[in-house]
Amino acid sequence: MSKIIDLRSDTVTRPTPQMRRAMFEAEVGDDVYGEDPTVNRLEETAARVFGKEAAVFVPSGTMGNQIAINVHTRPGHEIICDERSHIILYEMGGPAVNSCCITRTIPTADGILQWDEIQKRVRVPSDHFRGTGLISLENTHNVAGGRVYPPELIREICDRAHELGIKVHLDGARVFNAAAYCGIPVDQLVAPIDSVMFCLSKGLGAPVGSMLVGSREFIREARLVRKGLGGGMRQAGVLAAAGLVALEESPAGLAADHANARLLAEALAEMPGVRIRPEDVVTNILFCDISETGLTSREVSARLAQKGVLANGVAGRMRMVTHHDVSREDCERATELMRQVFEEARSAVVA
Ligand code: TLP
Repeated sequence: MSKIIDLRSDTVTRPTPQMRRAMFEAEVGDDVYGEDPTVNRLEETAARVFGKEAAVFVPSGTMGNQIAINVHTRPGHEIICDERSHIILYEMGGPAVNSCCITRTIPTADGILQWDEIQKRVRVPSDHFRGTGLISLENTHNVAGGRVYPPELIREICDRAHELGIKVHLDGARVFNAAAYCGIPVDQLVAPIDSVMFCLSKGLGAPVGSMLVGSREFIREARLVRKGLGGGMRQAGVLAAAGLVALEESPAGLAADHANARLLAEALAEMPGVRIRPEDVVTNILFCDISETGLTSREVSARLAQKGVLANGVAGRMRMVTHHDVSREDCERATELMRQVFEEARSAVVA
């Protein structure tokens, strides 16, 4: 059978030969003592690339977000975020479980929060409630299909939030995709934001790990919370070594992933019963509505898998994510196999 084309997520990438070599050769020490030179180098590099004072290496994006929420808030605080954000849908109730916070969610069509909607939910602390502790943005927005915040909107939200004494966190699992789309360096994009979590293990292709960046004081606290959550790693330099390669080498390749996602979207838009607006696909994630093809997303996933293409159904739609382990040719082949699946379904109905 030919190569499996895995479009389930950009988390599925395998380390490149350069990453494996760096892992093999990594100098290591006990990172809980701050003695792993490779982790230290990764943290210094991340802080520099993001224009922040400090950074900490964490095992996953989820842990990075949860640490940030914990450091920024007190029990009883409210967190304002989009209703389909990762911290709401996929972090196991983390804001409540880990930080005793409640979330004030905002419905959006495109995952992008506007200040006037945020403002309606802001509560200034009083004798009766603790008030808003944090605003959390997601850029790119996963479930909204990789959508991107305009940089000036990020600036507006942060400026207004800061005037009210409220901190802003960014779930930037794919912030390099956002920066590539905007055509600006990532430090410029996140300059007004207080803390950023970004993943090394998604579009950047490292096998494991995410980073949290922010002020020195924030990161000092974050290290303690990480330890408390069981995220203190020891000779983590073997992972950090791959992360360093990812951070330094991979951002340049993201534009190709975006072009491949657009190619998939344009082909899907031509398929009867499939609904997608290719112009909405601006980074490496696409969602399409297949409800008029006569197949459920579970059936589409199963039939595609039989042909060697992996794609997940999410909330009744199909999600596809491009990354450095799928080439343009792979995407062309995947569109051909998708066309076959939908055609076979149609001819079964006619017969
Ligand atoms: N997203 C995963 C799944 O959990 C849905 C994926 O396949 O896309 N923030 C955002 C915006 C994410 O998309 C993810 C992972 C995370 C945080 C969490 O990262 P990890 O998986 O490292 O905990």
